[in-house]
Amino acid sequence: MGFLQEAPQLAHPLHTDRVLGAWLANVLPGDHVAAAMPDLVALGDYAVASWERRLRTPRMEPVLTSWDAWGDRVDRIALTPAWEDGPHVTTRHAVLAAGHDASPFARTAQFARVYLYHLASEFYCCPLAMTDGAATAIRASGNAALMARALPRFLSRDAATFWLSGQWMTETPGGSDVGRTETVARRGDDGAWRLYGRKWFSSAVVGEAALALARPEGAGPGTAALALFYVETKDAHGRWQGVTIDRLKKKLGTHELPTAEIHLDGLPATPLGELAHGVRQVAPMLNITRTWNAVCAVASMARAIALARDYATRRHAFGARLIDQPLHQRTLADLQAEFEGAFSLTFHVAGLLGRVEQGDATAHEAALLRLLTPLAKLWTAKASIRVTSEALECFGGAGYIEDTGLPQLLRDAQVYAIWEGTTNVLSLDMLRALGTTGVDPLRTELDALLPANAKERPAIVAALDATEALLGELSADRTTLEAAARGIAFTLARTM
Ligand code: MFK
Ligand code: FAD
Repeated sequence: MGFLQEAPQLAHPLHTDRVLGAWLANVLPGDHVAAAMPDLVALGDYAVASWERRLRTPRMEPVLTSWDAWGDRVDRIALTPAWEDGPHVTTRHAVLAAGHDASPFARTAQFARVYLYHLASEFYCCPLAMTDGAATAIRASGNAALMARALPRFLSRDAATFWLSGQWMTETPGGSDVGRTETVARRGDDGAWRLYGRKWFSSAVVGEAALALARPEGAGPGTAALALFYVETKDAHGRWQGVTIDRLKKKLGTHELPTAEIHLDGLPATPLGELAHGVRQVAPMLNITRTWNAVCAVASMARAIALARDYATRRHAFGARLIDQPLHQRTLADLQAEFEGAFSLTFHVAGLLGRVEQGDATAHEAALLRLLTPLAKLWTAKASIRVTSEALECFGGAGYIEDTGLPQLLRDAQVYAIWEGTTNVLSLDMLRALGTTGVDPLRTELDALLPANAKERPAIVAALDATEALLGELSADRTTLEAAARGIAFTLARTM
């Protein structure tokens, strides 16, 4: 048969990831590391098993059945095995619940789990992110009845009682500009609210609940007039109540994730709070899902690099292993450097989030978190596309062949920059955050992180000075400021 190339092997992502191990050892007290370790080891085992299974079995996709054989409208979605496993893995290893423990280290311990689970979950982490975001927004609303109903289910550690939540924002007129939302909320004679309209992207339609933006009937146009509602998709008999699934989208990547177009026709809904300022109310959810996005983007980078590095020890060219070729070493080192920067920024945000949520942070750290969240999301999203693309090239032609399992890494990575706020929208969100504080939170943080004589300090200070000067210069002219926003965002993210 001639020469047969060995396939790349996935090493255990916890035991072999120096970056994750060092981060946990540095930022978590020993008893927290020890407490999380059984779940982290198990999620690493699950990742390896899932990669090996993925190469042995054909890739599956969710299938929508709209009508049953007898003509009943059923809108049933058959899920992939990893998705069927999702509630069990999530609750057994507290992938979601651990983030809500009453500890400033809770978010770091949670996001280490997410980082290890994401690829094996086949983007089940997308609805998990939204469920986490919904729990956070409901808690922030202070709505006691909704907290009592939803939080025990969203944060359950038992698959039998666990519920997923969606995030229904995007409509056909606008996903960035949700102020153009057309869905209407009507109040019936019974005093109950019901939603009517069309949601254009729903990635957790299999979930039991969702947070949805809608315009109360008679309210004016624009963002401020929108209200935020909690909905449950099925009635007590398990039948859809006022939700029709029109179709599942055919996508570039994330094929295992069922993303649906849906119509709402009388779906019962409960307002989270006041019947306006729904975007302000959903903002805590956005900031959580954006953090998940960053964590999952670095997880994609880690997977691509781990496989490329392993392959370089197995593939020979011009009389030597690739790993021993100076230029290939350099290529891998550049990928690793990009990954490590993205990892540090992301897990720094995770740590800040944990401290801010538990009231254990300074005002400066809260402002820093507000500013770094969009920066981490936009930077890691673009970095994951660059890194997975370059990593595929490390396999030569094999990187382009579907049943190696490799091209999926690049196609899936493209989504991180689009959903949860595109790169431009997040650059504008950064301007929103800078408008309150300027770059001061970044200066304070760098002072805390870097010794006075650190050799990086002059370049970092120069970048912050230049950004501050530019912001001052452009602040009077919104058009020029917006046009510069992406450049400023990339400079600040790279600096951090
Ligand atoms: C596996 C990976 C895991 C990730 C899973 C991802 C699942 C993906 C599912 C989705 O994609 S769900 C849909 C996500 N959609 C978006 O992210 C919407 C993108 N558009 C924006 O983010 C716009 O900036 C936004 C709609 C939020 C605002 O547009 P506007 O109309 O210009 O609103 P405005 O008036 O600036 O803001 C309204 C209020 O929200 C303001 O507060 P006030 O009412 O008090 O003035 C803002 O300060 C506040 N706000 C907006 N963004 C905020 C925020 N507050 C805190 N944090 C933010 N990020
Ligand atoms: P648009 O808003 O039309 O954006 C088009 C382009 O215009 C972008 O490049 C954008 O950056 C740019 N742009 C827009 N405004 C500005 C501006 N002011 N300045 C400069 N540039 C601007 N949504 C949900 O609500 N729930 C879900 O579950 C969900 N799941 C999704 C799953 C997948 C796989 C995908 C791909 C999307 C999903 N979305 C979901 C939708 C996603 O959030 C939106 O697609 C995204 O927010 C962008 O909105 P849009 O598609 O309307 O693009």
